[in-house]
Amino acid sequence: MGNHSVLQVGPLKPSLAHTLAVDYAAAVLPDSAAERADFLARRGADFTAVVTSGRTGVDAALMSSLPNLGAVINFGVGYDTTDVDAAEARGVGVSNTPDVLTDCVADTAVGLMIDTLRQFSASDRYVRAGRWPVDGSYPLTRQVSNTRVGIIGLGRIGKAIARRLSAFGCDISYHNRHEIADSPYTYAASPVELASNVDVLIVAAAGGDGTRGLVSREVIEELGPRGYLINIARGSVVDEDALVEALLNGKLAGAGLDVFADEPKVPEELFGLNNVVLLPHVASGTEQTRAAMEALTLRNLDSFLATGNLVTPV
Ligand code: 8YV
Repeated sequence: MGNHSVLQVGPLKPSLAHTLAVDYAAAVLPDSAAERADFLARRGADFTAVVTSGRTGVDAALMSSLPNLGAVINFGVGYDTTDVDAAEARGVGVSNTPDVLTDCVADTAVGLMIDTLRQFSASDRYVRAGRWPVDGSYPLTRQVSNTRVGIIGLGRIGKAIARRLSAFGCDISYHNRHEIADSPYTYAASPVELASNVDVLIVAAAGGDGTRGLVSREVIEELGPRGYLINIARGSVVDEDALVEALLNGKLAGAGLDVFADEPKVPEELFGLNNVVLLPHVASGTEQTRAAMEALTLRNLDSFLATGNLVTPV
């Protein structure tokens, strides 16, 4: 490993944290501000590689306390918590874990859409509360097959969602930074235009400043009282206040959310709504996918330590 030294920033999957500690003698950045300042003043110059996750990331201030940093290796496909502009300016490489989680995240989007429209989680609560024998049949819900679905962000994950929902007979359109040549799906020039033509809007765009509030109050209004919003991307992409307001006032038919603006905080006003499904950011959370993400994280680290290059740079 030469003169390399590895720093863990933020909590990681326990097996990954263990490997970093045992096989790489990695240090862990302290949580408390006072300890952290002292630690960085003493040891900041030691580290050439950081391993972190999308939950934590490395901001510009932390980067400047690590003057010899060469790489930020991110466990997760989303890296919006790391300041990539600051990294680029300092010549620090950033890697993520694309592809290996695409299937699980797309599965979650479809599962969340079905649960939201068909209210399976709410129906389950109905059974468990002993209401079936007392109150009779569960109210009718909304059909999933053959709906019009709009996808915001037709990247790897967006495309995997589109492929799955095509098999459900859904009519797929999308909005993306650029129209995709030869795409079988209909392009909409703006999120508002997309929202006005679909029953379900699925958010699959990367987070960060470029997409903040892309699903605005206006987009939510356009989706309207018969429309559903599904978000498996980042809470920052949606105006959460506008979303909560629309759901509470019947201005949106329902929402399925795996991500939130300020995790792990979830707007409690939504807890009583059966047309809303709330998940604790679990889209990639299977043993198989997390093991693959861990392996790719370590491949990036090994490659950087051996050659200075990352396997999956962003
Ligand atoms: C992870 C994710 O839960 O990959 C991402 O961007 O949001 C999830 O797969 C998260 O990054 C791990 O902390």
